[in-house]
Amino acid sequence: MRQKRQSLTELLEIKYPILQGGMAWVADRTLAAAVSNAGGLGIIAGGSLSSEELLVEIHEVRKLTSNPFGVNIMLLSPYAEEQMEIVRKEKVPVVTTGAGSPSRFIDELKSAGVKVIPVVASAGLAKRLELQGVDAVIAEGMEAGGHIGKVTSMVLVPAVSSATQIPVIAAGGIADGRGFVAALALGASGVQMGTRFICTSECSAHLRYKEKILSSSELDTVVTGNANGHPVRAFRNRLTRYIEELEKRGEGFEEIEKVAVGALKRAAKEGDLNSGSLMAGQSSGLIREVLSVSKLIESIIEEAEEVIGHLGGIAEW
Ligand code: TUI
Repeated sequence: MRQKRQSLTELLEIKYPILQGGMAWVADRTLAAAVSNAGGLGIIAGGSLSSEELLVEIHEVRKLTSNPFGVNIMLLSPYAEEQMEIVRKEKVPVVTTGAGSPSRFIDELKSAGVKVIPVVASAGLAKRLELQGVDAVIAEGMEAGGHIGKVTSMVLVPAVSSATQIPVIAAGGIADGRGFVAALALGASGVQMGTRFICTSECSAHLRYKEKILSSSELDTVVTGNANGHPVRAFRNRLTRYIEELEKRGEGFEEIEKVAVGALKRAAKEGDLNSGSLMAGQSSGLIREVLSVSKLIESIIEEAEEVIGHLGGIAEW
C-alpha cells in the first residue's frame, strides 16, 4: 500500500482544493483575490506582465485578500528570470510554472519559503521535479487551453500520480463537479481550472470572449503549432486558419510568432473574435453560465458531493 499523500488543502492552507489557472491577460489581481477569498487558490498570471507590473499586482492582491495566493510564471517569457527574483523577494506563498521545466529556480524559491508547483506534461518530468523538492505538480492534459502537452488528462493524471508521492493537481478538461470527482478518482488531490474561471463575473476578460465560451461546443477548439513544437489550443477562427496555412507552407516558429504576438491581448481585452487568439480548453463545451467566483466554487463542491453520493451505490449497478 502506497503512503498517503500530504493533503493539498493543508499544504496550501486553503479551504477547497481548487486552483485558478494563471492565464495571461486574464488572471489579474481581481480574479485571483476573488478565488482566494472564496477558499480556493487564486493565481496571478505573470505571462502578460513586465516585472514592474507583476510587482504592482502582488502588492495590490495583498490589499484584496489575506488568504494565500499564487503567481504563475510562464517560462518562455523574456521576463521569467526577473519575475522569479520578484516572487522570491516578495515571498509570494505559491509559484506555479508553465511551458517548461523550472529546475534551475527551485532551490532559491524553496529557501525563501515559496511553495513551488510546476505544470508538467509527462510523468518523467514530474518524477525529476519531485526529487528536486517541488511541493506538488499540476498534471495538465491536452484538453486544456493555451500552450499544451501531448497527453490527455485521463492518462496523464494517473501516470503522474503513480510516479510521485507529492500532491497532484489535475488540469485540462475540468469545469464542474463531475470533472472534479473524476480527477480525484484518477489520483489527484485537487484541480486547476482555467477556462471555467473566465466565465465568472470577477474575470476582466472581454464579454465577447465569455460569450464565445458560453455558446461553444466541445468541438470548437483547435491545436495549432504542433509542427514547431509549441502546440496551442484556441477557438477555431480566422487567426487559427491563417496559422494553419503558414504551417502547411512550412513556415517556422518565428514567422508564426509574428502573427501570434499581441493576438492573446486582442482576444482577452478587445474581444476580437476574428484575429484574436481565443485560447480556451475543450471544457468550453461544458460551460453555460457566468457565475460569481464564490457561487462557482460552491456549486462545484456541491455537485461533487452529489456525484460521490451516487458513486457510493456502484455495487448496486
Ligand atoms: O503554460 C501553459 N499554458 C499557456 S502559457 C500561455 S502564454 C502564450 N502566449 C503565446 C503563445 C503561447 C503561449 C498560454 N497558455 N500551460 C502549462 C503547460 N506547461 N502546458 C504544458 C506545459 C509543459 C510542457 C512541457 C510543461 C513542461 C514541459 O516540459 C518540457 C520539458 O522541458 O521537459
